[in-house]
Amino acid sequence: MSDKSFTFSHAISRKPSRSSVDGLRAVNVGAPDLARFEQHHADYVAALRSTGAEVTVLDAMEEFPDSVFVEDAALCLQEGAVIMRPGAPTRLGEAREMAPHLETLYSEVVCIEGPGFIEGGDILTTEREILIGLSARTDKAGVDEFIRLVDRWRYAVRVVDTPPDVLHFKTDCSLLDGETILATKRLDRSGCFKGYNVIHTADGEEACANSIRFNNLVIMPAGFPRTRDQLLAAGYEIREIGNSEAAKLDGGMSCLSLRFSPS
Ligand code: CIR
Repeated sequence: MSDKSFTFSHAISRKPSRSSVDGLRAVNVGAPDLARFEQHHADYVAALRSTGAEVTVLDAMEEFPDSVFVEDAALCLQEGAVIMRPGAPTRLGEAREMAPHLETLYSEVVCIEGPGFIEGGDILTTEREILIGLSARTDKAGVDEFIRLVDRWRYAVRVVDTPPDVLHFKTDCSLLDGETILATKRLDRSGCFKGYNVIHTADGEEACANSIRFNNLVIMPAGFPRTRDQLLAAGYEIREIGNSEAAKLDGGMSCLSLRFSPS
């Protein structure tokens, strides 16, 4: 098994803004506390850097309350980057802001022009394919344009459904290694991971399905001990990061960075 699906030389993240108190959320459980959010973010960046990757931390963008969730703005592949077209109107402008940063690292950066929508949180790249979940933020027109754009790099793309009431496809899953996926039972039940090894989040711990494999580490939100212990028993090296403030805005570990190794 090669390890190209989880070996990364670079990551980009963006500091949380004061305006994050106005970020989108499905259920209002209170505004994030900025100081705590900044501390969690710094811990997250430190975890990425501890693996030897070069991590760029962009300044906060007050005009976009959800801009800390950089994953939704782009998809970074080995050959090039695709600038997304977020389905949330308040997030549309974030994607174009990401382009210049990626252009310094990639020779090819292409953009979804619309009219469709697609957000990075709905895309899971594995060793064998790019899996895209249709969701409230990602529609068929957005996916079709994405498929046309990445055709030049010869990726297999498979389109699946995101369960109702789940924000993004990756809210409910993460890649743990070339052939293993951490997923909620509700998502796995759809059959979309046939042919992969699947580790289920423990009952009641679905919110930790949005973790990331980043080089030697599985970085997961703190507070999910049964799933953590399962992953430790399976041999993964775990780093737990506080996520209470991002979680108030429906964010998790994958949303907070773009991870890539440009060729
Ligand atoms: C949003 O609703 O767009 C943000 N509050 C949360 C985005 C989380 N991103 C992700 O799951 N990739």
